[in-house]
Amino acid sequence: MEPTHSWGPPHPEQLGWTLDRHILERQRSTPDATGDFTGLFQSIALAGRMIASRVHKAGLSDVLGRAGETNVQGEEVQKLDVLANQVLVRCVEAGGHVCVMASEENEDIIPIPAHFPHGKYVLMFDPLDGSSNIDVCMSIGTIFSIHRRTSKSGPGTREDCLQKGTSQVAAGYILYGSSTVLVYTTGDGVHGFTLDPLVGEFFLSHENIRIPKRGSTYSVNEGNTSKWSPGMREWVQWLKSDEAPGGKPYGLRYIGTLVADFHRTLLKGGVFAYPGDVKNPNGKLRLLYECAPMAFIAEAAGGAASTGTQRVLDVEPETLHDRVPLFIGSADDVADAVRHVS
Ligand code: P6P
Repeated sequence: MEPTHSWGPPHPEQLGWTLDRHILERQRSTPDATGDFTGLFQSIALAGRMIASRVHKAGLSDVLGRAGETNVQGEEVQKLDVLANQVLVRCVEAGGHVCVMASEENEDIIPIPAHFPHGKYVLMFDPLDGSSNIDVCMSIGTIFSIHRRTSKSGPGTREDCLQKGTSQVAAGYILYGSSTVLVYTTGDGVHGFTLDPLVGEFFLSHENIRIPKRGSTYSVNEGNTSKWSPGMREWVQWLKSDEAPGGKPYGLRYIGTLVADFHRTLLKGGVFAYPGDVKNPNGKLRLLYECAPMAFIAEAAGGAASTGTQRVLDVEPETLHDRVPLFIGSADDVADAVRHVS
């Protein structure tokens, strides 16, 4: 019997549209581009491919479980957290494209060794977001944020890292899920690339992603309901009622990995929320490594991202590990959330 589907090679228009080519096209269309951004992006993509390789066979190598230490967030560090952090630092530090890095896993900035050139960019990242899901084979991800340095030259500083989200040059994430997808934006358009593991290349798979103005799902950890503000409880109750937009209750989707919950929201619409609560008024998610890059992507795709009281991209960081509440996704759904919680 003839197969009803032919899962053949990528579509003709995708053949050759690798991430490298996409970034090079951008470089060619950017006056006075030096190739620095292209080089940095290639290093990040290499790190993503290396991490994906380890993640997708984690059960077969000794990278599951805890590393026996806690990070600056006071969270149990998983072995893959440590590995992903090291892979990103090693892939990027020698390229001469950045002057400093910062990671959710490191208390202070990550200096570039003196024997490497110091470039004009700053790279900040969450090397493995959602690591509590590693051992149960659920989607996890890497989030990255790129700024231009504000210091003049030489080794980068903490101040180079403490910039508002609006000054990001680019932001993106790599989702290690049923497939490995890299999504990025430089502010004008959001594009997704899927890794063909046999070829070892990311191919264009989601060109110019636009988030629907409104969705039909909400994504929040309802286990925290008792700690929420009255406004937060009212908003979620409203979404679960026949008064919700569209006249029927929204569906609940929650994976517990920001990258995965955000990727679904970006493609399908809806809203993700990690609010502050009575115990943690600023919530759990980190501004520099999670909220600001995801907000940059959401806005570039036509969506929105708020702390509940202000635009995430306008928040002025005070420390490397600031946390902010996060409401992100479809513009109309985020506006509804802010109306209830602010
Ligand atoms: P909770 C993962 O640990 C993470 O930082 C995000 O990826 C995710 O959205 C959130 O925490 C989940 O937190 O409290 O619901 O387990």
